[in-house]
Amino acid sequence: MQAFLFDLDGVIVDTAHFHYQAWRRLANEKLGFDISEEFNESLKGISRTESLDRILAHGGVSLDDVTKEAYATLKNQWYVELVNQMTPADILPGIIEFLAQTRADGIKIALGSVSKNAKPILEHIGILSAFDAIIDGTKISKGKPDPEVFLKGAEELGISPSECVVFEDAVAGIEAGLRAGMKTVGIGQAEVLTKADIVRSDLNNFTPNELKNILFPEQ
Ligand code: G16
Ligand code: MG
Repeated sequence: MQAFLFDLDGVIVDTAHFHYQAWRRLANEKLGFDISEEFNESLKGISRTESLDRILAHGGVSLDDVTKEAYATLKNQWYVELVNQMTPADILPGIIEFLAQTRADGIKIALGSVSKNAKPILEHIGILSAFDAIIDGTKISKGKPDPEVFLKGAEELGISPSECVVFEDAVAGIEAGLRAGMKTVGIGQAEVLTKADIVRSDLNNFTPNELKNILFPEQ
């Protein structure tokens, strides 16, 4: 076990809620329908443009490409306004301690997010320097469940995928990690993240060593 790859939204910070608020505002104000929190679950880990396509299909609305681009930009403006209000207090429980212990144990750390806002968010909440590599939406061409984001992370760290562990809150993200040939830790509910190797509600009171005993008992 030599590297950890962390998703951003829903693992390090709860920005999934801000994505939902911004998409919901777009659906309400511009598209003429509402989206539920349950539907939002299917957008987790999905890129901005694909999320808009799924929302349009969900509401039975079709738009030309220029309007789609304008609406994706508008949603992002609203999203950025929301995330700019975040502070270090928004970092999810146990993350700071878990990252510090990971570094102390000599395990490499990468971010694997499809968000184009990932780097400014990490800077904003003051934990950018905890990462040895950042793979975000500006570096990839395929969103999750494609394994590209995690394979690039392993490559940038110089670690074999079989020695990597992915931390994910999204079904699409767990699938991306498995397709990359990595172990997966689901953050959320076991009934939702059924394919993850293990599932926890958060990383509070958990250590890399406990994880190694579960996922790599032979090491
Ligand atoms: C995240 C979210 C998705 C969002 C995507 C793109 O992925 O889970 O809901 O649509 O990023 O974000 P942006 O519009 O900021 O580029 P991840 O991989 O961090 O969970
Ligand atoms: Mg996520």
